[in-house]
Amino acid sequence: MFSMDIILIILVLLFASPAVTGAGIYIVGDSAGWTTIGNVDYRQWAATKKFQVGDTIRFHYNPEFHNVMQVTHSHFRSCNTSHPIATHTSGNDSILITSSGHHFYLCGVPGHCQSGQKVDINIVNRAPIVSSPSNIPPSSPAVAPAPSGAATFTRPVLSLQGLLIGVGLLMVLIFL
Ligand SMILES: [Cu+2]
Repeated sequence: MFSMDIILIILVLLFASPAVTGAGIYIVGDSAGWTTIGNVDYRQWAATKKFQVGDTIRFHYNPEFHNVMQVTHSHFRSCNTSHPIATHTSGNDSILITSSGHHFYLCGVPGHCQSGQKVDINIVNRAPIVSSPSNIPPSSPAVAPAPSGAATFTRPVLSLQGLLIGVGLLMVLIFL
């Protein structure tokens, strides 16, 4: 049987984990949110961030007036909303970034993308990702140059989280 102490320890470990990993949460447009009001410069907003795999991108907006579509690069450039990769409509959409590279988002409401409601989230690959078939040649240059200094930014490593969870699981095994 579980003792109450062990359960508490496990709970603490699980809840402490996100803080340990240092994964970031980014609200697109910050306090302005995802909107056509005020001519928010989403390119400038994204340029000041250093997105990484494991980060969460959040879109805040009124779902009566906007939505979020992930699209290809060419559809991003032409504001083509006919074949979105994914569509989000809740008004409070959290998107966990699980792969590096450019992630293109726009609002699918007619005219909004054309008026600037589009954002290119460029995720810099840092930790070695589980190997995927190389459909992207590693030598191909990024479409947009990364802001200087982006490559030198470091964060606490995920292994500490793994260690904590491992210890927690070990304790369960020992005390059961
Ligand atoms: Cu919109």
